[in-house]
Amino acid sequence: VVDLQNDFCSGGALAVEKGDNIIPTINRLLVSDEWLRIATRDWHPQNHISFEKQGGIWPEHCVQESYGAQFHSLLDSHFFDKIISKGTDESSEAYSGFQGTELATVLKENGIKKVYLCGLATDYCVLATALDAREEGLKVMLISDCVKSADIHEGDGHKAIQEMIKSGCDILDSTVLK
Ligand code: VGL
Ligand code: ZN
Repeated sequence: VVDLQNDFCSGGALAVEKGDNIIPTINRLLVSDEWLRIATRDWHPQNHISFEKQGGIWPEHCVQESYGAQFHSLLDSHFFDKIISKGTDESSEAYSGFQGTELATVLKENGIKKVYLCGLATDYCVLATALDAREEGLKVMLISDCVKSADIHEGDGHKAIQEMIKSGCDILDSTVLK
């Protein structure tokens, strides 16, 4: 579950339109402990390079320990077996849950060869995480009704999904998952 944090949901600093709408379906999937349920979170220091005041392209968001960085209150985050913090190095942007984190190691240690991806935003952190997962040799299943795109440029979300398909990701609907 990628970055389901307040700052990416309605009212947040970098809100994804209708981002919160995917939460009930994700909660349904999180109930089953047959999954290793992993959350990533954008977890930036105050002076992160991606922030406008540091010359970056984003307003300040997901500052470590802030309200905006917390998981959305409707998300059943107590089900998470593992939380991966990313973007913690002030001098590098990290959209992917694999970049500069222990995620690849955690998956290897647990013998996981296939990941199901959902969360925010399709055209940024979900895309980057999916592509890195493919690079890691994992099978990637994108749960299409459990992602939302920022669509800063029209069609970004659609393009991101095409890119994921091109890299070998499978796309599925949550209704086929128990
Ligand atoms: C994200 C922009 C900046 C994301 C994170 O989680 O998609 N987007 N930081
Ligand atoms: Zn960020």
